[in-house]
Amino acid sequence: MSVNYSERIPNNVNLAEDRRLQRALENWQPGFLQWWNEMGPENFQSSDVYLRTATSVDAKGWATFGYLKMPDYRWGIFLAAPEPDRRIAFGEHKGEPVWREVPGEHRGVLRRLIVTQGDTEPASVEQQRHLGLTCPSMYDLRNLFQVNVEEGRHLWAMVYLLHAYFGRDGREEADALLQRRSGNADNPRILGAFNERTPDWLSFFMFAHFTDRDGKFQLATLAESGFDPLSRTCRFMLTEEAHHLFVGETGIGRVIARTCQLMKQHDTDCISQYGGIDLAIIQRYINFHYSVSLDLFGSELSTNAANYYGAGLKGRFKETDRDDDHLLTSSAYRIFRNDHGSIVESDQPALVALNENLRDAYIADCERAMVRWNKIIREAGIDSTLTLPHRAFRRAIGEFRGLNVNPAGQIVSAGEWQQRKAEWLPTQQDLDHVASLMKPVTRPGEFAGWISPPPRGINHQPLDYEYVKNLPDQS
Ligand code: BYC
Ligand code: FE
Ligand code: FE
Repeated sequence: MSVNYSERIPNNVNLAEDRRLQRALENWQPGFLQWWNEMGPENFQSSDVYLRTATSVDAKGWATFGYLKMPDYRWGIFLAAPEPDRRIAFGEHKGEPVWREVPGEHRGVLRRLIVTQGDTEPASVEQQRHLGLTCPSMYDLRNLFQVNVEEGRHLWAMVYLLHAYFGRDGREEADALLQRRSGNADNPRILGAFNERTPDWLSFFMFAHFTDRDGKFQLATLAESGFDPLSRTCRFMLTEEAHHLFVGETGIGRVIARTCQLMKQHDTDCISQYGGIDLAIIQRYINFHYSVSLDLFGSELSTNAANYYGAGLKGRFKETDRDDDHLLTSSAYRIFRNDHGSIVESDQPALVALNENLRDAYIADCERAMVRWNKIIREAGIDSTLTLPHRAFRRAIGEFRGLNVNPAGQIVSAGEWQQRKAEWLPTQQDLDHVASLMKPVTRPGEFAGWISPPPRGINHQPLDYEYVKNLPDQS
């Protein structure tokens, strides 16, 4: 499964043997590069960045590190190795051999899932394009760019499927993926969170933690798909995703660590005047990014989700590890519902509750990270904790859409919501304060005052390694 880098499009799918497909993708490539140059990292396209590139898809040797100008990154097509005799693990086709071609009756739905997944990837690059200008360190700058080039590759991963398996419709969708723009009023990205702004680095770390984590869970369910090319593609994407989550979680952890240090040093909770970010602001950022990411799982009750599952297209998280009938036609699942304005728990048919099932797995994962952050606070000797807001807080999709729910999960009046919003969500003042701290720090080994250095560098390199060379003149 080694990767062929001698071709214009690096791949491990024997692209050279399918000249039509190769030509179609080579025709799409210039549009991608044009998009990257227009919408990718602003000002850093001619810097040399210490990046990892996939060289093989097995666990041992997939990454090599070296300096690259981002537009020269070898975006390509990498699928995890096929599992011999793989069978569909769930739904109506359970036990049948997996599909190597698109099952005709599910063509439209499958295309839609792939397009929705694909659309998030370039969206995130667009959302993050200006962040290089205000990086807290060269180490962080490099991590941002690593995430960006890999999200670009994730776009390739989905575009490959569209071109290879969906004919003309697929090619049109692949073109449209380069046309939509995050936050654009006329032609926005598909899902809510991907049209929000990522105005500062605290937002970026929150996004990489909470929103990329939706990616982890969605990709894991698509990795269970009976459509084998999708499964194999997503399995390899998940190995890249782990680094994005690392960047998010450790980024926030380092902000928290620095905040606690300043609190101790100055013996106060209000450290803004000392160039830090108060825990209260961090909490409000968590509330925002967590709630917007919860929406990405769709409605609590969803016939779409039931259909995806029944058809064998989208499984549950860790489907094959679960010990049940993998049909779910006669089981129930407990969800939270909005019962005429009060939040109640209720048993529902498991099939239509699959979005909530996945959201539950996501929430548990987020809770584990909260424990790790709170440990940082405790070990700094500070008596304070950060928490996740209730799942019904500030939702725009599903059961709780439009309800006024406080972070503790109580329904409040519209008046109270308006009055107390500033306690719960980032205020203009918070955003202005965080923005005021966003001054670029680009000398190797130096870090901005609002964030602690990480314990170690990337790929065993020292912290003061020159992770990005040939920086633009930022005067
Ligand atoms: N915003 O039955 P419902 C990642 C729509 S992140 C706007 O509730 P369904 C990444 C929905 O489309 C992973 N619209 O939902 C992270 C439907 O529209 P129609 C991305 C939304 O279909 C960071 C209607 O509401 N991957 O990779 O069960 C950086 C009712 O649908 C939203 C995927 O999402 C929303 N939040 O589930 C880079 C996987 N939510 O039919 C990358 C593929 C729902 O009425 N997508 N709607 O027009 C899916 O599996 C499903 O489409 C969803 C929605 C889970 C998103
Ligand atoms: Fe991605
Ligand atoms: Fe990601």
